[in-house]
Amino acid sequence: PGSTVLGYPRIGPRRELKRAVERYWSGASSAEELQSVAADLRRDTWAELAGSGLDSVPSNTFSFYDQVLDVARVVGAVPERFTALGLTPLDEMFAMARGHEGVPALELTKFFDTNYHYLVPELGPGSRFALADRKPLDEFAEALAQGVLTRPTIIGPATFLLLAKPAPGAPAGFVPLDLLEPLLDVYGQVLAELAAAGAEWVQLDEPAFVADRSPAEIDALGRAYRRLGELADRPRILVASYFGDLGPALPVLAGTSVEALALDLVAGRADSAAAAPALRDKTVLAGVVEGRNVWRTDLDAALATAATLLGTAGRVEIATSCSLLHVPYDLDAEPALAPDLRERLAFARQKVREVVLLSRALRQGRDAVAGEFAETGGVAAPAQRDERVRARLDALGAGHYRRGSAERRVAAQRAHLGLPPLPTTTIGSFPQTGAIRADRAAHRAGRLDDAEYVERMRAEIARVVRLQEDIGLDVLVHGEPERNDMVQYFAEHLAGFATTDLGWVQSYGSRCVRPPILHGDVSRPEPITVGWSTYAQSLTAKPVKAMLTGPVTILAWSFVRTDQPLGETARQVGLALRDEVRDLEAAGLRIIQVDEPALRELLPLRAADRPAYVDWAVDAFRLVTGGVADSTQVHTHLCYSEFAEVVGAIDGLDADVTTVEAARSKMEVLAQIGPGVPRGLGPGVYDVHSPQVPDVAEIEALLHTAQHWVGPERLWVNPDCGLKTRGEEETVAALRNLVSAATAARRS
Ligand code: THG
Ligand code: ZN
Repeated sequence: PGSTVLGYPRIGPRRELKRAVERYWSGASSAEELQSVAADLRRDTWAELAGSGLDSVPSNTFSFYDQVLDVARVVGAVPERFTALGLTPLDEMFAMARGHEGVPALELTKFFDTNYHYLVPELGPGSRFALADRKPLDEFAEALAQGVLTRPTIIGPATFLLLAKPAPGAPAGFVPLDLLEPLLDVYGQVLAELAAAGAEWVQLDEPAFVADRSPAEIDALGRAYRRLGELADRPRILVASYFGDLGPALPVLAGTSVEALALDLVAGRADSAAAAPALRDKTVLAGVVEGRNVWRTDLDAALATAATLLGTAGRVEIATSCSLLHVPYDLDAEPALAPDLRERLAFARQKVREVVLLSRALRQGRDAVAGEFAETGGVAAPAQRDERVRARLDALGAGHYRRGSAERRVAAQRAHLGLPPLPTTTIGSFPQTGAIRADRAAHRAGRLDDAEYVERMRAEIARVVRLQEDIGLDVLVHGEPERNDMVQYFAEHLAGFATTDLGWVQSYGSRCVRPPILHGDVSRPEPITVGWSTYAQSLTAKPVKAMLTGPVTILAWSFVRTDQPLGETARQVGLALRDEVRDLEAAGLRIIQVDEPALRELLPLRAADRPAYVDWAVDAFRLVTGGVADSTQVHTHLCYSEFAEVVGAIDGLDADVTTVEAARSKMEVLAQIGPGVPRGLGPGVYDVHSPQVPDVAEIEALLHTAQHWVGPERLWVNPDCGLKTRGEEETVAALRNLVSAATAARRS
């Protein structure tokens, strides 16, 4: 197809789509108004990309909610519980994403190893596919009418099935991949209609094959593209892979008659692609401009990487490594970033320019673009070094990563804390009222001075402490009113990070995050949380749990420097947090929680890479917590419920208490981690994602089930996750029931 980007952000440079969608949901605007905002965004994107000099402009990169959900609707994979609602197509799509009047939504889960989340299609042996929604065709025609001939991008059939899960009630042994043949009928129809409408190329994304796949799955991939390749009426096909190497799937795809393959040469390796002989009659899109990080491309190095494929592929073109969905729109919208950092960065708009420039260099020779290379592509200044941080890390020994024996800790903590059996606690955050958010915003904008801001936050902390005492919880928290996003908050207080004003990246649906940029050596200039936590502790005789975000999660939810191994960067963050932990302990905090909700998120897609990851992830956590006395209790919190792959890592963290999400699975996660994690365990007893207040009997029943795996001397009682997004009233009611259930369970 020529030089291109595999996808583009869609939430809007000023989050126009987020606002429009949320206005529509709240009833404040009509479907027509929403459609018109969406059409404007699509038009602007096509116009910008067409004007940028790219050879090929993608379409169907737009989505109201999620591109996997969109495919489910295109092929008619809409569960009956949604069609039965009798809604308009737009509302039915939103019902699948968010649920509707008691009908539960599709499950939301993370997209490979990114911070993007997709909706999981549900398929069963009875699923019947048909071309049910014409979104890719409509958007192709819409762009063409505006004078832009685009390349529609669609999740490919094999990856779609691998991202799906068996529908509730599907027989054991059924796997969605069994439905490949009927699904290909619909893909064939889409391709035929695109060809008839004038499409020259279509992009089918198959990132599922950069993870470990069984021979049967790789075989299905080959079957799919042999069939689609043999269709008489179709556009030329680009199969896009990203987030890693195709490995054994590469020769299989190369053996089909698809015309082009996109390879991620940032996460994957160019030499393995260069060794694939069957690429001679293919166009290879060399993904050398990283789509999921914010660093400016080293243009000479990228050009050299692309050039290694020249002897192998029939034709080589330049592309991004993956969709640009995962980076913010425009560096030019961030005038406040320091100049020496800015010159190291490229957001989506800047990356498009890099692709165009590299493509010209590849075609016309480096000399033809020497001037532009020097101007935009000269190697930027290196990351700022902090020799003191490096010396401190060099001086660490094994002892810094180790705590006393578990038995000694249990005894010391029993004496120090005096907690009842089945202690009750919360995960950390309390409901954030509009007033708190407004105070934070006013302080940030300079409309509220420091003293008044501290006063207001303290008032909120005092209120939350009193509330918890009244409810009768055993381990209290300060409630985190001072924090917006947990990672953003720490990034704002650590050296080596920068934060953005408009650097929004879609996380799921209308929800976005602004990942901080970890650009230099990390240290903690001064205590971050100590003031808030000690204030809370000063108000109560009960232990207050101090709250920190762990190093792995800080890395997972930031854009991280790539000039040194991730594990090295994690140790720097770990050392900074260790300083905070020691200050908290010295200030009298007896319990310290270090959250690692993203521990599983960074788990490498290929099993062979996992042991090395677990090693450094565990080390970084233990560096944070390894300096405290036996009597100080370390907690950690993990947010998801699939632990099978990380049980060893959780055990390795060596936390005294681990709280996990468990209510939705009715405590089934304990079968995975109950036996393997021999210390305190707090399986969540109610789901905080629902406004429903759990009743006492329900919680008691879950506690009863939990004791099947976790003895009463190890069991903690807590909600699934933080309470930040919940309302005040339902939270108080739920926590009162939680305490009642724990009290009853103690008696029995
Ligand atoms: N922080 C960060 N990344 C995350 C999470 C997080 N990734 C995984 C998970 N949690 C994603 N979940 C959410 C949940 C809510 C929101 C974003 C991601 C959210 N965002 C606000 C919005 O879009 O309106 C903006 C928040 C803000 O003002 O910073 O509600 O917790 N980093
Ligand atoms: Zn959580």
